[in-house]
Amino acid sequence: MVSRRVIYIATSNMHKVEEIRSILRECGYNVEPIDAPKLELQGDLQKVALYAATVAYSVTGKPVIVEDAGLFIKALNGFPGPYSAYVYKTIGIDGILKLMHGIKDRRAYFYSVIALAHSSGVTLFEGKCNGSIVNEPRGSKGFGFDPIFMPEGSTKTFAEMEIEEKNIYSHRAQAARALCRWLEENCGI
Ligand code: ITT
Repeated sequence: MVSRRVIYIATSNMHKVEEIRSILRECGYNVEPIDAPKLELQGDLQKVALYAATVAYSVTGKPVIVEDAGLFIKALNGFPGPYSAYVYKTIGIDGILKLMHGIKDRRAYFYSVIALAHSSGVTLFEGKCNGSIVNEPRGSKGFGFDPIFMPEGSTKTFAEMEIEEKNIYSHRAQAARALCRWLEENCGI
């Protein structure tokens, strides 16, 4: 059996773990969730990820990543953006579809920031996925706003895709691939 190095991830979201794990496997790392203080932070994705990863590293003393992501809808001036987790919990998918009722411009993008905290500091990796908000939810896989987001280049929503297919397009997979390249260039951590 090939022994893999481990990167820990501080998150309450197992879907994130699975998506990032599937990418990091390609560069020889396993990803394991770790208990870290739950920080109810919202705001600028880079700042939130950087701060949360710094705190997680100070508690665990192990190389750890935190990922922060958001859905930015053009016709709503970028809403819900950095407040996506709160908006998902409050008005949810139905609320977003109501806000989008009658709006022709359905363009949106997902953005992901992964902060890796390690012995020499914190390094950020980012990814963006352009797409559109569909009129009705479709699919039952994934999480969050997946049933209403269709990435550019596909006719399926994220919720109609297996992880491997979502990872062809997704913001998180792009950030995770950048993390893989960094790990390879820096001979691991
Ligand atoms: P942790 O903070 O514990 O990692 P979380 O689910 O709260 O988990 P975020 O703070 O990054 O994650 O919240 C981002 C929200 O944006 C999330 O709750 C989803 O509603 C939405 N979101 C982010 N990435 C998504 C994706 O790939 N598919 C669907 N929705 C996504």
